Amino acid sequence: LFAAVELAPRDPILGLNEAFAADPRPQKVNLGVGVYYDEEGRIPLLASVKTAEEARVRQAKPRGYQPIEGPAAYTGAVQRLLFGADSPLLAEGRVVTAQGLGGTGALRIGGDLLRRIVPEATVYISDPSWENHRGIFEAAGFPVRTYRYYDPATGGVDFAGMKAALAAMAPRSIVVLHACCHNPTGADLTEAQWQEVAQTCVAGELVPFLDMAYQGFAEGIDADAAAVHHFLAAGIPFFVSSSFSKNFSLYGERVGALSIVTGSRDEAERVLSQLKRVIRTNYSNPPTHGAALVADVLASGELRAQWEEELGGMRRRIRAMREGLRQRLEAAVPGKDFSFVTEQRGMFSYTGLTPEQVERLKSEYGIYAVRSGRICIAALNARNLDYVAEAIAAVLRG
Ligand code: PLP
Ligand code: TYF
Repeated sequence: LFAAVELAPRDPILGLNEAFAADPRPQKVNLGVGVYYDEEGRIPLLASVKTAEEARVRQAKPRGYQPIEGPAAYTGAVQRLLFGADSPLLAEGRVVTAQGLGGTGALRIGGDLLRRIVPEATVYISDPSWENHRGIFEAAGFPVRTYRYYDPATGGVDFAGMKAALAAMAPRSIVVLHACCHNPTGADLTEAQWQEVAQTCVAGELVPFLDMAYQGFAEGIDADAAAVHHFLAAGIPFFVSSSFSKNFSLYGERVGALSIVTGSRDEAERVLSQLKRVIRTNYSNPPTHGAALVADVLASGELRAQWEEELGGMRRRIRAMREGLRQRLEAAVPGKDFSFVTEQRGMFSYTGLTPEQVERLKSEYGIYAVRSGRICIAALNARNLDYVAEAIAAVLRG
């Protein structure tokens, strides 16, 4: 049976964790995977989450099956976070939301549903993108192509190239867009550019699929939802996958959601019925615990305020690490422009390091980065910042 089974390649990012764990050097630093670490280098358990969890444990609730699309307390909270608490859209019943197994699971049920609705479509992802975008939509049965996005010359977005690519897509093409904190580049669109992208999607009859894995890591909860609001204003149907892995630090609980904006309550009802069919045949219904914690925190005025404060703390720490890295690199490599380090947003910085330089960081310094030159700024702290900056400067000097 298995004689002809080939060894599949490792995930280029998660695979780094294994190599890192096996590295005996005490000074090693893992800048590979996109996870927020605190100043102590630990994945935080947020105090707001801990309080909600302790209360849940005290209540000792039974563990019946959940609704296929997840509990209303959770899906409603997701909708208010993404679309705004007083969005008329919610009152009109035009949004379908289902709990997902993380943002990844949300993308996948969205992909499976779209395959039933627009089976002939091509999916477009940014160049570059989170590599799993390609894998997920190919697994759902779509051909996947890329659109122009990153401009290595500026460290920002090649907006003219992106717009030309969007304008050339066939009607009903699916466009995956990073709503904020672009992974891997950290280069985001401005509000004015979002508005133009939304209008281009209207004109070209495209199907936007916003991926929002880092809400709150750029400017704040509401500001980071600006892309969503520009698509709402454009008045076309669109998809949003969202995740609480990063902003609630609940990675292993696998809490995310898929939201679909439809044209009417009647459309929403039919779309939800099809989405439930997709979910039923995948995993029947979602797990209880992580989503309950998120719903509890967001339902309590006190815990929600505490969560926003904790999220703000993560955001500020990342900014401070960006400043610190930029200053050190500018001091160590005079004449080279490192302004991109503080201009890029979210967890990642696209450093421009070549695969050979990334390899040297690993072999000579025990510093692990993604082959593309992406580093996770959230893995820096006061103890490793000097070491990492010196190592990057050394490999840049050649
Ligand atoms: N989308 C993007 C752009 C991501 O960076 C991530 C990172 O994990 C995900 C989706 C997946 O989120 P989750 O870990 O919740 O599945
Ligand atoms: O890009 C990252 O590092 C995060 C975590 O297959 C991740 O999004 C990486 C690879 C993967 C799943 C999650």
